[in-house]
Amino acid sequence: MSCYTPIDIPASGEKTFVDYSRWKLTYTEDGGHIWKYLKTDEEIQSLPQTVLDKYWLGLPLNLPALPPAKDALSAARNGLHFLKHLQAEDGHWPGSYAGPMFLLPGLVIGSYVTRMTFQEEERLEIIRYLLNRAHAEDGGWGIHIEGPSTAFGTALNYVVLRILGVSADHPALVKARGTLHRLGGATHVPQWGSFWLSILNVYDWEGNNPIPPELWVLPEWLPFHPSRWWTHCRMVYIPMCYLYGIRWSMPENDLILALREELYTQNYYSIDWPAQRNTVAEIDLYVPHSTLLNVANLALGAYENCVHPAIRRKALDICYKQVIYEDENTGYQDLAPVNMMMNCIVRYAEDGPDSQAYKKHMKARADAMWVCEDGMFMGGTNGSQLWDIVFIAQALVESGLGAEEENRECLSKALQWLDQCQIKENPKFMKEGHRHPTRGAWPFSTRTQGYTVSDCTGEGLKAVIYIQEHVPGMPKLVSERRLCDAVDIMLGMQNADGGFASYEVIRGPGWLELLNPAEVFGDIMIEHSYPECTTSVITALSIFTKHYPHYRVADIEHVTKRAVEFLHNAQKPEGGWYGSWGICFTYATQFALESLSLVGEIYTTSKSARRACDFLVSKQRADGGWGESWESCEKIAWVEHKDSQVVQTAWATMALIYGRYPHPEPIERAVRLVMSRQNPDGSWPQEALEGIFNKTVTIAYPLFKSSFSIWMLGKAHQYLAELQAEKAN
Ligand code: LAN
Repeated sequence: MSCYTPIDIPASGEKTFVDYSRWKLTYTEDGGHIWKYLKTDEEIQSLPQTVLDKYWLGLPLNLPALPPAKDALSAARNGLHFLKHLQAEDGHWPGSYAGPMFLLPGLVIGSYVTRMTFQEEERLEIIRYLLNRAHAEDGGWGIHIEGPSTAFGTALNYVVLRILGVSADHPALVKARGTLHRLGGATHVPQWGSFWLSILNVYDWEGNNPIPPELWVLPEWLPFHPSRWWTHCRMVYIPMCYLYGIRWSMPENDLILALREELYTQNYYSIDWPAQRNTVAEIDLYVPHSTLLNVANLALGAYENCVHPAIRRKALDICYKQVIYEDENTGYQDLAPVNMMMNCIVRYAEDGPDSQAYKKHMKARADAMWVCEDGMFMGGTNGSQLWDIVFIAQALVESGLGAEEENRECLSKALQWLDQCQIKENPKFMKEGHRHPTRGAWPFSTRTQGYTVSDCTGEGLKAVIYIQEHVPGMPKLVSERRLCDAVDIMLGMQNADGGFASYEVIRGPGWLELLNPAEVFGDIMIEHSYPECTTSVITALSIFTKHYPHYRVADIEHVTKRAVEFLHNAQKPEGGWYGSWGICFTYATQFALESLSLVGEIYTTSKSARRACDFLVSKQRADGGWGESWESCEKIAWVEHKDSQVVQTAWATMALIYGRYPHPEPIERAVRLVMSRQNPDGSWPQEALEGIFNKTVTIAYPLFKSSFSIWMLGKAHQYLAELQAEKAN
């Protein structure tokens, strides 16, 4: 049975199930996030909730209204006034990282099968989160918050609620089950779904296409060796290979027997499992199998019937070692929560529940769990700490607000945080774990997670240089040597096409994408060059060179020249750039125009910059804003959102400013729109999600509405004044 006592759960999650005045966000020494539920009054007294906690919990803040902004700069100042309430003691800005709806299943199934329990408050609020996220029309869940119900989202989140003790008769589950059955039942989930269901023993391993660990025994020079895959894909398939290789499943219990009845449209015991390997609901499918993949699956299926036990053992050992390297290299945070929960099962299976590894996993699990007004969920990573602070820092410096006396402390704390976040060493198991060097890099979240990301390093470097060099009186906490280390890392990451990828240099051939088995995500097999990552590197190198003109001058020049060429080649005929990590053309075009401007390409001097500005201006709406739907990312073509969006308006306007667009009107109209949406306390309301990954999954960057709005308003204020002065001359 479920290890949780069944309880009466209200039909709706509108009201909180626990006392929200007891949640408190606490931090690890590197800025990791842990939500604690304070049980005693003494605890509450020693850790009182602040505006920051209340904001993320959706509790009333009752902040006084600020003097209404009379111009762009005062709106930016009000924005910063609010944002300072959200800065943690240690200098960073914690934030929620919601969007994907396939992460809680990993957390809850992974915890259940390894007998890691949740506190009662966590359990209740996870239930409430899912009740709140179920689509009103059909009661199902999608692959992400904004997407339609899918078999993947519905089957797995249904299972989560059942594990947590919700009865199959609960109205929400009755409704969700109806939707799941309409979509074909759990036989129609994609590969990552059937994997989790097999682990739980409610889907036969025979219904999975083979994921043999022997892939790791193959010689590394083979173009399809897993060490050449995109690091997320690699890190997920390592534990998957291991667990598939031993067909690990939780022992049967009553809940499992019940789920076998509930999840399917036919009798579980009469399902022809091998025939389900390629069954996926139409609504789930984004990347259909290629013929090459189908042939490979058939061949691997035949191999599974004659596996040599000694070879399997060797392959499993290699995978197990890779799991250890990953755990050890990342302080058990692992690359992201997906592989973290899978690694946790491997360690439970191999090392057992009394091991240190198990305990460390239990501790690390808490970092990705986040409470919001709708309940508790699993974040996309253990946070987006670095990625938020770098934009806030740049916004403060570029708007000039950072130099104002009352904001200096905020900025100097931010610098301290950036200083500690830079990774000082290479990974412990670098070569064995196929890791890219990390010394000098900035990661996406915390230094403990510790993965180099090209654009995080670029933006991290920029943020540090902006604070240290552009704000008088700031200390030089990050030494020249360490700035040079960051430059070295970036210079080592250029791809043959001149562009930059996310975590590593591209290691495998493009045709490997034909072997993408995940069905629901695009472009996951190998790294690709991304305009956004490329532009962050170009801008960082350019800004670095201005301040340190003697370091690796020729290398920087050469790398930049090729990167700019890549950017030109990546520009779409309509004039924009496709964004893979933010939505979408607006996002990438902003970065692209920033870097072009730093190499002297602006509206009046460059055809490319002119085309980009004209493209953006053609998309501005009657209300002065821009609004692009996440579907742009899926369709690789501009799709309008039904409403204009503050964050995209900020991006598009910044793009025009970088490109030195000569006419003030579009910028003035955009400024008015962003100002009109600002709340009296200086904050902005949350609109559509801002980020995306792998073409199909949106992800929230809730601090962007403040950081980019402040940045844009500050820049627009200066730029509009410059345009006016030019006109007067
Ligand atoms: C992220 C978030 C940040 C993002 C940027 C820095 C914005 C980008 O420019 C480079 C790629 C990176 C680091 C990135 C990669 C993929 C991540 C880690 C995510 C979108 C957050 C969650 C996502 C991860 C893959 C989720 C797990 C899903 C899988 C398909 C493995």
